[in-house]
Amino acid sequence: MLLISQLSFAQNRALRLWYDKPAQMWEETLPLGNGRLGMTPDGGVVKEKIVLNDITLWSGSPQDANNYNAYKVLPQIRKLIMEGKNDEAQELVNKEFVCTGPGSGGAQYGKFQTLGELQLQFQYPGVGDKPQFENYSRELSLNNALATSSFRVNGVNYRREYFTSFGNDVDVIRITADKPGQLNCRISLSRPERFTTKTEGAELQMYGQLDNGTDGKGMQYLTKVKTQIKGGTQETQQDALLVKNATELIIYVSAGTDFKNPSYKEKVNKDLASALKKEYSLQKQQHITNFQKLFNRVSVNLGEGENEKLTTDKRLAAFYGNPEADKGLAVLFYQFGRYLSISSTRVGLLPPNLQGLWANQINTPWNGDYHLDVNIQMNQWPVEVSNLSELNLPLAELVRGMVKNGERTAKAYYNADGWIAHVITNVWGFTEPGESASWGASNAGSGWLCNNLWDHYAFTNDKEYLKSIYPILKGSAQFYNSALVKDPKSGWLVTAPSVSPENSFYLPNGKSASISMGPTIDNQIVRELFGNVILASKTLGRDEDFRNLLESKITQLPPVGQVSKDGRIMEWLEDYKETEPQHRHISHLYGLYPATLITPNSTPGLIEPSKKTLEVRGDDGPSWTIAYKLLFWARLQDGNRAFKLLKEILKPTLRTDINYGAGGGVYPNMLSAGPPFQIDGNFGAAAGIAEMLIQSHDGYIEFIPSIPDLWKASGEVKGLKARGNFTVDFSWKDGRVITYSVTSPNAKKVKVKVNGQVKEIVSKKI
Ligand code: FUC
Repeated sequence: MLLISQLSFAQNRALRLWYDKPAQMWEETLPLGNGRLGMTPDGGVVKEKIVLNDITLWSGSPQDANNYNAYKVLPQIRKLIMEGKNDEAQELVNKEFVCTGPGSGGAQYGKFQTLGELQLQFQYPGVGDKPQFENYSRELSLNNALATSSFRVNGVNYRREYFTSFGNDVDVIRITADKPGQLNCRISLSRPERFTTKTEGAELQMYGQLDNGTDGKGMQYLTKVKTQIKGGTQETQQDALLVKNATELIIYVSAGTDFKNPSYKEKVNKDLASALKKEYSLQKQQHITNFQKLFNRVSVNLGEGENEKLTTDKRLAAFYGNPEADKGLAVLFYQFGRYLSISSTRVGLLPPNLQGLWANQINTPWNGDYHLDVNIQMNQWPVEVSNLSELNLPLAELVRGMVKNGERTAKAYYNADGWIAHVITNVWGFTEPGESASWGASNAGSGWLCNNLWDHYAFTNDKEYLKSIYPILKGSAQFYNSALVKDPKSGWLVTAPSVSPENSFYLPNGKSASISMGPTIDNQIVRELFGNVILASKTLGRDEDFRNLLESKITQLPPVGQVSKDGRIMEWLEDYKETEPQHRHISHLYGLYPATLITPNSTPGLIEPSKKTLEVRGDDGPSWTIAYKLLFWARLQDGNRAFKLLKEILKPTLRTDINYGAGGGVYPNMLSAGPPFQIDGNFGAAAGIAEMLIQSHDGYIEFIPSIPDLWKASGEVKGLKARGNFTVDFSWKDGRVITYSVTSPNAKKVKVKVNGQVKEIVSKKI
């Protein structure tokens, strides 16, 4: 066995998505983003449409949708549940125990919306309205966070480069012709609603105000466009810029909103002015350098295959039936996930929403919000292991901002201490139950978020961070501690009323219901949270009394998993028959992932029931559910089955209708499809691929715990992270690890599992 500190292997081959034609639909366009701004150019030859985004652009406003009388019906709801009258309890929840008003359907709840469109209309000298073009290529380089399109019209080669700059916080598009004076372009801006465009001097502007759901005067935004040209002239029309006979055209788009920033107009001006002052080559270089500081921390090599030379849409079409011919596609998809994380969030701002930061509509599906019963948590799953730890911090800040509202909600509904969030939240801090009991009554949201917050500590061991999140975790534990009730049958302490996310079951009387007490996911979340708060309070030397209380409460919780008559993990406290056995949510395996409650070492009796649970659920569904199943099988260390799920999620689709059942996959641009586009599938799959390569949740770091036969021949990984702040490199041949190195800021003892053997080593100081 070779223990080496520095692996030397070929750097990743160029990681790129590429196509030989312009995008025909938005789901073929290439996503660019710098954590705040986003753009998706379609590469059109005559007309190019570039959808613009700003992650902060939300309609709606802060609201108080708590029903302050709800707690009065709580005893009655609980009594009905305990009497087995869940259907009646559900009626009462729907009447008295949901949010006031229309909830997620209301204008005040708001929506993440598109910022608008930048439209480029080209004219080519010497040809008609529909010019022939050749040598067309369109590409997104993941290594450089740069998109390009190039083609030839009438003997002239045209090239466009696009990036959302990590330098000056603006969008940049550079268009060139290889013969002088061949560029003619009309530049305009628009939005489906609530916008004004005008030109002022040489500047094009679009501005407006969204609906706040009360007096209509919601969030304000401003977009400004300015150009630099070589050769030719620029004219200003009323609402467009007209570039004629130029050889080079650089377009800068600066944009912002007044979200937590009253002086946003100054920022828009400043960003634009400093971008204009900078040489294009320097702007591009700074962008690439800043991006690569994060992106280049990890490289993965799983081998090659002849299909790698195909365009990305063709690679996707070929993969399911012939994965041997494209071993690199899994690496591309994994690194695309990392690329999307870096592009859709930044420290100090917002976490990625249901669509990351890309939306091309006003009515974004599910409001483009933050769903708390798996989706938004899944978005964060790849970041720690993939060495992008700081990208977990925006979520922690979003959660910090929910606590005050969540305390009001805890009092209003449960007359409880601490704070709770249910199933949905927005940038305005919504914590109330959703408007319908069947999905809106889940108690799991806040506790599940605490899992993400804890994860950052588990991977970094950063005590200052732990101090800063401790009040959030403690507040969440206080809620469950004071809201748990004793199930008279078993004597266990459980949540009530709650639901197992979005699923329902048959009662003995033949009716169905969702409302229950102590759904398995809640029990697992409470157990995990109490354990983490106990550990945090010990680590920080605080709150001994509260710790003692939690230590006694934890012994009164239901077990991690109960096994049903037919050998599955039970989804509810009772062995109910579910109305939809293949339901997309698999919440009762929360303990297997993301929690670490179900492992071969700690709960050997729950491994087979977990597998059986997954068998019955099946391998299909919206893409996020396929990604989740991939993660479960990776944790269950069945590499071939995990790989099968990877193939499922990489199935190409063009569907955009709203889907709750089978049929997830990826669009030609590799963004994941529920359908519609929902980014959690990308992030979940990236986490899943990492989980196949490394695991560190069961007391040791394990290399290639769950790789499929296809990857066994050889492979190399550099820069993945393990819990305890370790950075790990390793390589393997014929399914056996041949080299590995574990580094950390200070040398310390750590257990590793190599080729089936657990041993203790000392990590190398970086
Ligand atoms: C959850 C899922 C749906 C969808 C929505 C955004 O509620 O059940 O499939 O992903 O979030």
